[in-house]
Amino acid sequence: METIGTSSISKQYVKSYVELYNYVNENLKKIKPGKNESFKTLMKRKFTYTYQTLIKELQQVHRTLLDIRSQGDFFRELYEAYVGEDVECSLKEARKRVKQAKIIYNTVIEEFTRINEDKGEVIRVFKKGIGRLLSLYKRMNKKILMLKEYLKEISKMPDIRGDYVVVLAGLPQVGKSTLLSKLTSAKPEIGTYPFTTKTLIAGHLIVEPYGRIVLVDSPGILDSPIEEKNIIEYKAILAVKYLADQVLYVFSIYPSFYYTLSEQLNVYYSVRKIVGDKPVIVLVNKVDLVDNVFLEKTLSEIEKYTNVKPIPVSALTGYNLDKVREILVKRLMDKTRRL
Ligand SMILES: Nc1nc2c(ncn2[C@@H]2O[C@H](COP(=O)(O)OP(=O)(O)OP(=O)(O)O)[C@@H](O)[C@H]2O)c(=O)[nH]1
Ligand SMILES: [Mg+2]
Repeated sequence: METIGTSSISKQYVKSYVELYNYVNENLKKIKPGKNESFKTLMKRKFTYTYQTLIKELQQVHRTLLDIRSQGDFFRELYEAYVGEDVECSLKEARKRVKQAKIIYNTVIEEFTRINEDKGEVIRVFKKGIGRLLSLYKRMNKKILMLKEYLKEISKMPDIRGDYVVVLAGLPQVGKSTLLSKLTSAKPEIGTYPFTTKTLIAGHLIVEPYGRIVLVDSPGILDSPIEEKNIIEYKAILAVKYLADQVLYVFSIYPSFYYTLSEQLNVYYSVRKIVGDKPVIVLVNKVDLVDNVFLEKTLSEIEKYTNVKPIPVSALTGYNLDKVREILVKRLMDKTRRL
C-alpha cells in the first residue's frame, strides 16, 4: 500500500510566469556595465543571464515532476487530475522547452555578433530575444499554475503512515467526519452542507502492541460518471484506490436526507470496483433519526444489494461505534499477524 506523509514534493517550489518575469527584471537591473564594457557586451551578458535563469527554472519544474513521478500512483494520478495531462507528458514538454531555449539563445547570440554597436539595433535584438525566451515559459504558464495548486494541496495532506489504513468513504453529508471525530481524537470540520470536507484528513487509533490504525476521512463522492468528477471527489477516489487497506463505506438513510438509497448504492458499487479485493465494511449512520421499522427495512435492502451485512451506527449518540472499533482492531491484528 502506498503511504503519504513522507513526500518531498511539498517542499518543491516552482515560479509562475509572472514570478519568473519579475524575478528576471529585478535581477537584470542589478547587472551594471563593467569597466570599458561596450553596450552590446553588457546587453549580451543580460541576455545570457535571462537564458540561464530560464533554464534553471525549467530544470526546477523538471525536477519537481520527476519527484512527483517517483512518489507513486496516488501522487501521479492526483497530478493528472489537477493539470489535465500525465506527468510523462509534462516532463517531455519541460525538456522540449529547454531545447527550444538553447536554439533561441544560440540564434540571438549569433545576431549580437553580426550587428554593430548601434544602440537601437542592440536594444532591438535584446528585446526580441528576451521576448522569445520568456514566451517559452509563458506558454507553459497555465500548467505551471495548476502545478502550483497541486503542490499547495500536497502540502496540506496529512501523514498517512500506519500499520492499517482505513478510508471512510460515501456520499457527502452521510457523517464521515463525525465518525472520524468519534472514533479517533481528530477534529475534522463537520458541517451541514456537502463537501464540508475538501481534502483527506487523518485520525489515529493506537492499538498496543499491534500498531497504529490510520483512519482517513475523505470528501464525499457523488453519483456521477468518473469523467465528471470534480477535483475534491477525486481525492476520495484516489485514497480508496491507492491508500486504503480497508474501506468503511458509510450510508445514511432517513426521510429528509438529500441523497436517495439508489444514489448511495451507485456510489457504493463504483467504490467497490475501485477497491478491488480489499475488504469493505458497510455502515448505516444516523440511525438515531429513524424508527426501527424503517431501519430494518433499510438494513435488509442494503444487505440485499451489497451482499454485506451493514452495521447500523449513530455517530451522534455513539451507538455501535465500539463494535466498529473492535472490528478495525481485529483487522489490524490479523494483518500484523500475517506479516
Ligand atoms: N442525527 C445525526 N446527525 C449526524 C450523525 N452523524 C453526523 N450527523 C450530522 O450530519 C451532518 C454532516 O456530518 P459530517 O460528519 O460533516 O458529514 P460528512 O459525510 O463528513 O460530509 P462531507 O464532508 O460534506 O462529505 C452534520 O450536521 C452532522 O452533525 C448522526 O449519527 N446522527
Ligand atoms: Mg466531512
